[in-house]
Amino acid sequence: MKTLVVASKNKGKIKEFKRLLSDFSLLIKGQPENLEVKETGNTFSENARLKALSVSRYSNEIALADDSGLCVESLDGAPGIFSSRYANSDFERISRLLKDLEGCSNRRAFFSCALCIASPIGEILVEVEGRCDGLIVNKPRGKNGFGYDPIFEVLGTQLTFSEMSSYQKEVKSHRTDAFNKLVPELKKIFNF
Ligand code: ITT
Repeated sequence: MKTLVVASKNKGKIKEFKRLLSDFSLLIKGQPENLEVKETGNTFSENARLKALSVSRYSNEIALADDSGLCVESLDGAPGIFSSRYANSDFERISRLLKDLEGCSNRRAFFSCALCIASPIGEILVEVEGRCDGLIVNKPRGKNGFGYDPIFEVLGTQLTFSEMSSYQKEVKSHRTDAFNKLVPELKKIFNF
């Protein structure tokens, strides 16, 4: 079986990729535990590229990386590429964001996701981006998902990602939007 390394240490993302990749007969491996990649890029795409290249070289396998985050209109796009560095835990990140938005009536936000597949010889095989629009709610709602899911209500659904089933989130999410654009190239890369 052909191998694909998912270049991420985020358990929530890895779970979603396992679902998205379940139609392909690929052996999915996780990022080597001892490898730390510095996210020094200025965009989601630059960071996805850095992660894919570094993990692919290190593991000597084809690697798929995801750099994603939440961009809030009233905060000029913050936390954006700093979404994971905004605070030390999901709980603290959510608390900080709700505090930063206190008294703010414009709650518009979007999730962005950049995906990149790289080969061990340093080739970028595919790069795509996806997006999901929504609103930041006043209080966390729901139990599912990860990260900022409890405070992100998907436009037109009245549900936060955390109130959705895995399937419902998959239909709407920024990760799926990007992944769908990646599929034709993924098929070529692995000769499916
Ligand atoms: P890796 O770099 O190892 O993949 P990470 O969590 O550091 O893990 P990022 O740098 O891409 O990943 O940061 C993404 C941040 O945005 C992180 O805080 C996530 O929790 C959040 N995020 C991304 N996608 C999300 C989603 O679908 N739902 C909720 N939060 C999400």
